[in-house]
Amino acid sequence: MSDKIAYSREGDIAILTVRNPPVNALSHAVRQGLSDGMDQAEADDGVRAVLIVGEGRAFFAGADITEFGKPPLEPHLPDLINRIEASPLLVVASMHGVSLGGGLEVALGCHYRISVPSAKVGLPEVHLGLIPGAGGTQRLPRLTGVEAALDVMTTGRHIGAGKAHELGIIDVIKDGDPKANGIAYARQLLEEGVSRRPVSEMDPPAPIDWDAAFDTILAKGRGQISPAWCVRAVQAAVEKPFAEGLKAERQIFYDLMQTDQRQGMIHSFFSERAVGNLPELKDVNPRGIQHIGVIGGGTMGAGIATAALLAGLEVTMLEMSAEAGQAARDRIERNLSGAVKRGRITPKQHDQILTHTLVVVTNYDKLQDVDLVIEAVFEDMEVKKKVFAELDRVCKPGAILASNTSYLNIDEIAATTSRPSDVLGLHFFSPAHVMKLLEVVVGDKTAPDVTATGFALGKMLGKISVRAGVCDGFIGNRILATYRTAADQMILDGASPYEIDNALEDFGFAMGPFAVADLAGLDIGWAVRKRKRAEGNVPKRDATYADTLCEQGHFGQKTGKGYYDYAAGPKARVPNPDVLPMIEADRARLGITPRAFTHEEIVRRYMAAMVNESAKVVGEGIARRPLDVDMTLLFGYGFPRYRGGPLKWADIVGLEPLLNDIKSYAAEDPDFWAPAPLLEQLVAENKTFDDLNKKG
Ligand code: T1G
Repeated sequence: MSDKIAYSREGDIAILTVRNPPVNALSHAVRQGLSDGMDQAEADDGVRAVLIVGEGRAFFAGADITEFGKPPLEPHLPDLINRIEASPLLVVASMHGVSLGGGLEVALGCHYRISVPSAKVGLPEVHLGLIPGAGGTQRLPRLTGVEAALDVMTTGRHIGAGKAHELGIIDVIKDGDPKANGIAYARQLLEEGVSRRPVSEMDPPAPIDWDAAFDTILAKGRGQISPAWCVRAVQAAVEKPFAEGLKAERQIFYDLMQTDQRQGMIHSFFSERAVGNLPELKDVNPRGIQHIGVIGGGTMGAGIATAALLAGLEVTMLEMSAEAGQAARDRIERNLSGAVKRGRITPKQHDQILTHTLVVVTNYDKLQDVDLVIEAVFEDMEVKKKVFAELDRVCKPGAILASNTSYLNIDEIAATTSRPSDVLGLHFFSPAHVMKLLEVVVGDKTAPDVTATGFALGKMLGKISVRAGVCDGFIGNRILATYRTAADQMILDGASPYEIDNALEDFGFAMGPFAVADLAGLDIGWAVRKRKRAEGNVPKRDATYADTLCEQGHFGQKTGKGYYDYAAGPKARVPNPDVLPMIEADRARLGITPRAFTHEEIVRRYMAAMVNESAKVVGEGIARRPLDVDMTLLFGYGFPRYRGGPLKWADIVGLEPLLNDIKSYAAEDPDFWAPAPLLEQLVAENKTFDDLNKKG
C-alpha cells in the first residue's frame, strides 16, 4: 500500500489514516492507497468497520489540482468512492480541518460522517471552472435537497460543521481527536447494529424548474459557465438512476475540464499563491510588526488603519488637527461597524479597538515606537517629502517608512531620508480594508528584509501582495492608463463610453472602465491627465471631453453625475445626456469622422493595449513574472478570474494574432501602439507568457 495511507486496527475496526501533507490532496498515490486499504480491510478477518481519517491539517482538500491537465490515472476518484460505498463493511469518515471537493465526495461515499466542531466542508470546484466530478452532484442533493445542494455547489463556499449537520451532511459533531472520535463512533454504530447507509441508494429529491435555475445562475456568473452546469448535473441526479446520473456528471465535468475557463481559474488558483513566493526573499526574515503608524486619516489612511486594526495590530493615526483626527476616527468607526455587520468582528471587539488599539494623535513625536509607518497624505511629492523628513526624525532605528503613493517615485522619497534602505511603497487600493491587492513597491535601496516585511504585513492584512518596481503607476495604474487611453481613442473614433462599458462587461469585467471611473471619482483621472500634460506627456489626439466633464463639477457617483446620471441610483446606469455632445465637439475639433465599432473590435483593441503594456511592464522588470501582472489585474482592477488575467488570456487566444493586431493598430499611432519587445520575442521564439512564469 502507498506510504500515503497507514493501515491499523482497533479491535474489529480497520483504520485508514491519510498522510499527504500539506492538505491531504487526493493524489494518485492517496487514491491507490485508499483502494488497497479497503481491499486489506475486507480481507482482514474480524474487521466489521472501516474508519477513514486524515492526519495533519485536513481530512482532504480535494482532488490533486496539480494532476489536472495530465492523463488521469486509475483508480479514478468517482470509481474509488463507489468502491468505498459498495463495501460490505460499515465505512465511517471522521472529518476535521477542511473536506473540500473530492474530499467531501469521499465523505459522502462513506456510510456515516462525524466531525469536530471546527471542521469545514465545501464543493469549491466552480472556483476552478469545474463542477464536482466524483459523485458530489449526485449524492449531496440526496442528503440536503436540491436548493441547499445547488447553493453549496454554485457558490463554492466553505460550510461550517454546524450548518453541515443541519443540512444532513454530517451526522455527529464531537470535539476531540478525529481518530478517537471516529473509532468511538464506529464502535457505537456497530454496537447499535446499524446497517450500511449508501447515499446513492437514498431516494432522489424533488425537482425544481431546472431551466429557470440554469438561466438565473448563468446570468449571475457574468460569463462564467460552470456554476450553471451544476444545475444540469443535479437535474440528472433527480431524473436518472444513480449510475446514469453519475455518467452525466462525469461528462459535464470532462467537458468543463477542456474549457479555457478551467485553464484560467487553475492559473488564478496557483498564481495567487505563487505571487507572494519571491526566490530573492527565501531565508530573508521580515522585521517584527505589532504597532504601525498611519499618516493621514482620509479615505485611504482610514482604510489602511482599519485593515491593520482588523488584523489585530496597534495603530497610531496622525492627523494635522484634533478636528481632522476626530474625522479620521469617525471614518474608521464606520469601517469597523461595517465589519461588525459582516460578522467579521463582534460589537465588543469594535469597542475594544476604538478605545484601546487605535490612538489618534497630532504630534509626530508620538510615533517614536512604531515598527512601521505608512503615509497616506495628498499625492504631492513636496508634501510627502516633508512627511518623510519628520518620520526620519522621530521614528526609532529599524522602523520601516512606507508610502501609499499610487505613482510617485519611491527612490526620490527615500533619498530625502537618512535611511533609504528602510523605505518602500505599500500601495493599497480603495477601499483599503476591502480590496485585496497590495503593491509592494521596492526602491533601488530598499533592503531585502524591508521588502519581506512588506509581504509579511500584506499576509497579516489578508492581502494578495505583488512586488512592483518603481515607475509611473507601478504595475496596475501604469497598465490602466494605457488601456484607458485605448478606450478614449476609440471614443474619438466613434465608439461611445456606454458601448465600451457594455462590451467589457460582456467580456466579464464586473464594471466597464467608465462606470469604474465614475465610482472611483473622475477627479482622480483628471489630476493624472493634468500632471502628465504638465510633464509634456500628451496623447497624439488629446480627448478633452473628460476634462470638460470635470470642469463642470461632474466627478461621477460622488457628485451625482459623470458618464452616467445617478439620480435614479447607481444601478440604473442612465447615460448622462451631456456627455455625447462633448464627445462630438472633440471629434469636430480634431476633424474626425466617427465610425461604428463592434463589441468584438472594442474588446480586441482594449485587450491588445492591456497585453502590450503588461508585456512592457514584465520586460522592464517592473513586474517579476507575467503571473504578477495577472494577479494585479485580478485583485485590483476587476479582471474576470475565469480568464486568469490579461497574460493568461493572451496565451490562450494566442500571442501571434495579438501581435498582428498591435502592428496593424500601430499604423494609426506608432508611438502608442509600439509592440512590446518581450511580446515580439515570445512570438519569435514560439513561447508563451506562462513559460516565463515557470522560470520563477
Ligand atoms: N491540490 C493540490 N495542491 C493543493 C490543493 C489541492 N486540492 N489545495 C491546496 N494545495 C496546496 C497549495 O497549492 C499550497 O501549495 C498548499 O497546498 C497550501 O495551500 C473531483 C475535481 C485547502 C483551504 O479547490 O482552498 O476536488 O503553495 O496555501 O491557505 O470533484 O488550499 O504551499 O506549494 O492555500 O491553508 C477541490 C483548494 C479540488 C481546494 C488550504 N478543492 N485549496 O488553504 O493553504 S477539485 C479545492 C484550498 C476537486 C472533485 C474535484 C486551500 C485550502 P504551496 P494554501 P491554506
